[in-house]
Amino acid sequence: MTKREIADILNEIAMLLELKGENPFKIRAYSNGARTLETLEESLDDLIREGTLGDVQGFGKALVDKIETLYQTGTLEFYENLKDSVEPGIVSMLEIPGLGAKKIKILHETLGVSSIEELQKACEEEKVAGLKGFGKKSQDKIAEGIKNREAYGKRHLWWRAREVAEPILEGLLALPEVEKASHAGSFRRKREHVGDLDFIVASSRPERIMEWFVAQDQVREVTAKGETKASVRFESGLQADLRVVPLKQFNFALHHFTGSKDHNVLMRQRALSRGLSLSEWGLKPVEAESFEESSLDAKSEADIFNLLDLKFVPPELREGRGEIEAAGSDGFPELIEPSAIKGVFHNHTTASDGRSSLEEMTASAQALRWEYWGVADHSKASFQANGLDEDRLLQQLERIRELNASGEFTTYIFSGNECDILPDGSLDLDEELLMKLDYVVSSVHSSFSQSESEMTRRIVKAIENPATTMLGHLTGRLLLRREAYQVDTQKVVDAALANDVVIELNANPYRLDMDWRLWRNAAEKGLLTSINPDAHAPEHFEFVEAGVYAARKGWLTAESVINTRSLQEVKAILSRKRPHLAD
Ligand code: DGT
Ligand code: CA
Ligand code: CA
Ligand code: ZN
Repeated sequence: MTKREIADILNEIAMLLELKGENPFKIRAYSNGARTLETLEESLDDLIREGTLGDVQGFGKALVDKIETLYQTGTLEFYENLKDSVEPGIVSMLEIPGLGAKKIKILHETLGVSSIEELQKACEEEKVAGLKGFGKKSQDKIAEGIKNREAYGKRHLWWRAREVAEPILEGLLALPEVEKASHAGSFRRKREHVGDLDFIVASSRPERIMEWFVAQDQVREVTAKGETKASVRFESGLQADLRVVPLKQFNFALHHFTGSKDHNVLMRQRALSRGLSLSEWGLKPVEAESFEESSLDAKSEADIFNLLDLKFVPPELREGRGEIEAAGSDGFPELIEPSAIKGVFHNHTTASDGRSSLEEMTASAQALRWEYWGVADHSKASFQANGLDEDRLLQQLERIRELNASGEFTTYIFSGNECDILPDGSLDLDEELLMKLDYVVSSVHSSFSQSESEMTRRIVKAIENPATTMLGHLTGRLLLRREAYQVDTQKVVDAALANDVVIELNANPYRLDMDWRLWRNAAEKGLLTSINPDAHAPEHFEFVEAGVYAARKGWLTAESVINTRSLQEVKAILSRKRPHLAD
């Protein structure tokens, strides 16, 4: 480790100690130590070899030991233990401008906030302004800091980025100078969040296109503008890159700037092994002088793959995770399409924390031509979400039976519940009642800070419960907002397989949980999923589209997704746990 890296760790130790309310002298010893180390002129190697590190002004024995350990091994048990002893949510609050460890400690102790999300809520509820040493002004500043952190933070949720990206592409395609235009980059690959947007345009007259691009209404800043390249930043903090290329180069540029980098590296190797050189400008024999004169033609992206004896790789799969091997042999299974969805499970109504009634939600599901949809309101332990107790759940079940029998709607309603998995792994509601429902989504909504082994045991126990049909949002993550809780996903997948339990792919764009990276392997083992919008209002039904894209990134076919099946087929699957649905 370098001086700089060790100094960063010492600074972090100081902050962690401060968050824990440790002795101020101890804290200062670390932060001063970090500063001294950064400005130290002698080489650390010499000082350690000569055993004279302790002679440096301000370096006590404890500090010397730690610096030596970090220098020699690159790790420090003391630091690791310290990190583990502070909740990650509290540490992340340090990223908010103007919030130091001291203030965070007060906020945590007086208001009980342990995450940025909870702090944001406390600001909204005007709870911070009243605290000693804070006031309205500093509350506003914190709230603003949280907002900016999301907006100007490194990444942007795909779902939000799309609101910006789609009108831009439409605008480009409407320009007479534009011959072809496409999204590229992580947005086209449907990553859950994107660093920036990328657009590739084919045209022989780039000037007006560049001018249009930088003059768009929402542009707040033009960060670069050349003859064929431009970058802009929007109000939301999101940035976008545009590249205009001659038509001949379009598919090569599109492929290159779609990425990912890992995929591109493998593609270039593939080309080289065939004596070819691949770039954003073309594909040419290695020995040829220029792409300009010697590139092979590609009328489509598929041509590029074919020229390298590969089947076309859908953009979602271009992550350098085995797609080239597959494209060079059997190709890909037919990935699921949004249009394959025939209904959805895991949705909320006004009975718990949803915004629309059972009837309104059913009407909306019917308008989407879904064959069925499933209610899954919260259970009583989620009191903050007005979770249902046994009596209210029974009433809802009666109402669902009535509605199904009445023929008022053509869309069938499955009765379900999103039942809390209690900290000990038991389910929150009476099992006999849960068995009367058509299905149960079991989810963790509390005690997120359990250790990995506790959390894993807890979830596995819930999976083994015969009432559980599906596991809800496996890790509880909220993308860009809240970390996942610790859980051994492999053990959970194995338990689900062993107990015929479905693991949902929660399609809320902030969740997309279980993560796409885990699906290919899980599905190969036979795991089934359900793409669940977790809708709290009719417009949230649209989330399934985000879920389908995540499923595609996980190499999933419609086969693995139960809500691509017809009503009869779904009943047959659910009847494995609920005999009343058989026949
Ligand atoms: P992002 O924006 O961070 O979400 O991710 P991307 O994949 O959109 O990355 P970006 O915008 O930096 O670049 C777009 C694509 O361009 C990237 O996926 C691959 C290609 N590319 C950019 N820089 C390089 C590079 O240095 N090497 C290679 N092989 N490809 C690159
Ligand atoms: Ca990008
Ligand atoms: Ca970019
Ligand atoms: Zn939930």
